[in-house]
Amino acid sequence: MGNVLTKAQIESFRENGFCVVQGIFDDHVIEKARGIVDNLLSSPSLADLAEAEPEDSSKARRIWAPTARDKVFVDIAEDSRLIDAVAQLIGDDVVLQYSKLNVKPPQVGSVVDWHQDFAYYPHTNQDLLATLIYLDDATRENACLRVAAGSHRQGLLSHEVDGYFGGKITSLTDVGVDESTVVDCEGPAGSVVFLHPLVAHSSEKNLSDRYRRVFIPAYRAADAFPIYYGPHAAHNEPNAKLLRGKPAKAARCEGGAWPLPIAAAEFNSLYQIQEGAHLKDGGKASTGYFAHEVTV
Ligand SMILES: O=C(O)CCC(=O)C(=O)O
Repeated sequence: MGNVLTKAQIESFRENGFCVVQGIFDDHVIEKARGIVDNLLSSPSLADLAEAEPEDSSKARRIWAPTARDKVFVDIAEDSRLIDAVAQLIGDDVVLQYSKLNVKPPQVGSVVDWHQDFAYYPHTNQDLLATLIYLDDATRENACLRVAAGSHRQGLLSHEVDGYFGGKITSLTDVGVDESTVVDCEGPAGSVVFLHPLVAHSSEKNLSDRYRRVFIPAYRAADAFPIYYGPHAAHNEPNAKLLRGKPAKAARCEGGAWPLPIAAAEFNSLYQIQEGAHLKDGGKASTGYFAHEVTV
C-alpha cells in the first residue's frame, strides 16, 4: 500500500468534496482504453451495448458494463495505484461498487444535471467514492465535469421532482448552494477526478467537435451497505467486489433520515430520469423489474 495522494490533495478532497489528480495511469493504458472504446462505438451491435443519444441514435452516450466488455477496464478499476489513492480517502477495506462509461460525443453529448451520487445510492455511511477517469483531454469546451466545491458539507439535497425522486437538483440556488463555488474539473486524458458521494456535480452538453469520454469505477468502504435495495442496488450488488482488505462483519451506520430514490416510474439511467423520459411511453410504475441495464 502506498501513498499516491499528497496531503494537500487529501485536504482538498475533505474541504471541497473532490480533487483532480494526474499521473496515476501511464499514457499507454489510457490509449488502450480509448482504442477499445473506439472499437465498441463502431460495433454493428452498438445498440445492444449502449444507450443512444436522443438527438442522434447512431451515437452512444453510455456504454453499459464496460468491465464486461474488455479486461482493460477491469485492470483500470483494480489498478493498485488507483486503489491506494481510494484507500487514502475511504479506508483500507475497499469494495468496487459498480462501473460505467459515459461517452459525451461531439455536438450531441447529453447534459448531466446537478446531482449528488448518494441520492441515487444511499448507504449506511458516506465512505463512498466515484472516480472519473478521463479518456480524452477534458476542458469546459468539451463539457468536463463541474463540481460545486464544498457542497458535500451541506448534506443530502432535494432531488425531488413533482413529489418523486427526479434524479436531479433542479436549481443550485434553490437548495442553498452558492453558484460561485462551481469549479470546472479540467484535465488531460488520464486525469482522475475523485468525487465525494455528497458533492453536487454536473456537466454541460458537448457542443465541441471532440469526444469527452470518461470511465467511472465507483468504490465504497466494505462496511458501507445500501440502505435501499431498489432495482439499481439489486442490479449492482451481486457484482460488488472486495478489492482490498477485509469483508465487513458489521455495517457502520451514520444517523439521519435519508430520502430513498423511489421514482414515479422505472428508469434505466441517470440521463433518462433527469430528462423525465421514464415518464413517457406509459411510464411503467416502479416494480423493481428492469428489462435492461440499470447502472444509473
Ligand atoms: O459524465 C459526466 O459528465 C458526469 C457523470 C455523472 O455524474 C454520473 O454519471 O453520475
